[in-house]
Amino acid sequence: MSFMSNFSRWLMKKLKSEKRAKILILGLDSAGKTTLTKFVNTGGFIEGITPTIGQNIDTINFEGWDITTVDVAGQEQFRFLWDIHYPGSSAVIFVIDSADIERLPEARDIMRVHLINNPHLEKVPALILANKQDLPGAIQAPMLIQLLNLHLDMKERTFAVFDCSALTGIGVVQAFTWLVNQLSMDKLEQMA
Ligand code: G3D
Ligand code: MG
Repeated sequence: MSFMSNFSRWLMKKLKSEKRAKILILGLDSAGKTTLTKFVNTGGFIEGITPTIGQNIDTINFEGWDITTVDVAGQEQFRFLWDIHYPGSSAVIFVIDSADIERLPEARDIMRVHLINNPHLEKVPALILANKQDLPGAIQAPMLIQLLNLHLDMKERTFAVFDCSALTGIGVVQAFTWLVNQLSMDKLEQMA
């Protein structure tokens, strides 16, 4: 057997065994974090989700990746909990309610503190989800990038903004595919 086929077998085995990542899902309350987590896990919309109190640790399996999500409530009194989860994260997902224009400045402030200016997360890929695209008036990714100043604030970072709906599932697979591709590339770089 050639060196290359031995090497590629070893690589595939290693990648498979290391398909595990701690991914944080952040965002204001009601952005759709829990709905999204449940959607990815079950492939469908779950009605009647109770608002997350404190924290809700969940596991998403996407294309063989076991992703541990820490769905932390966005309510002000629980924001201190976020600090506990930052170290050791491989990626971060920030969910935005794109139809709630009134709370966009609040989402932007939270994103600044907890994602943009957070030293624990500066080297990890950031997936920003413009959720609730099924609602009328939802702001789409290009406009959101401008409004949140991401083109400037995130220019040194690996990030992407995807339109999606945790209700209909539109855009969710594409967004998670981008994320796991980033994780695969990071693993390959660590092994090089
Ligand atoms: P959170 O975990 O970020 O706090 P939730 O948010 O997942 O609990 O969602 C908050 C509300 O938004 C829920 O409605 C949920 O059904 C709704 N929601 C989540 N994602 C979407 C979406 O993509 N489109 C639409 N239209 N609604 C969405 P309720 O009525 O239970 O408060
Ligand atoms: Mg929740």
